[in-house]
Amino acid sequence: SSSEQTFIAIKPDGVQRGLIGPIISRFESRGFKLVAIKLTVPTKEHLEKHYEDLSSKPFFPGLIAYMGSGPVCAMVWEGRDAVKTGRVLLGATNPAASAPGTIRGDYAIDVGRNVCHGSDAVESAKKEIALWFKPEEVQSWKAAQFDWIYE
Ligand code: YYY
Ligand code: MG
Repeated sequence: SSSEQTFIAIKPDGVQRGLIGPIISRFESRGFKLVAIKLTVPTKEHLEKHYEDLSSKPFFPGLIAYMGSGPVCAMVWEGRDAVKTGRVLLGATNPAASAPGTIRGDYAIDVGRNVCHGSDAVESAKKEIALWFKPEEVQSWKAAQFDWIYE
């Protein structure tokens, strides 16, 4: 449905490198609708929850330190297949394998500094949105362009 939601976050490196505008532009111009946004420095506890599935990985401590090292631009984007298409816009986890034209393929080199997060499934998107946003922080609105994007 056109109301699927995904959690997208511009990581501290993306914020520091001035990539908030370019990354938002890609989601906006594709036709997705922004329904929540905030700049926040997540706590260690918050990040350990966000990345709980990766807690046994060797890169986990470094990942948590990096993600908490500065402001993150946390967002919810809505639209048809927002989760799957959001991942396509991001590119592969390792920027070395990300095609040009994707966010990571255009703006990143190192897997540990890959500028942007995106939910990997509808279920994880729901969990991540609930972790990062209160329900009242997620807006319900009809974009004027809606009928020009969906048949
Ligand atoms: O969902 P995605 O961000 O594409 O990858 P995940 O497998 O969920 O890993 C989360 C995050 O961890 C990834 O964006 C970079 C970092 N990471 C890493 O530093 N080194 C790896 N070998 C794998 C992932
Ligand atoms: Mg992931």
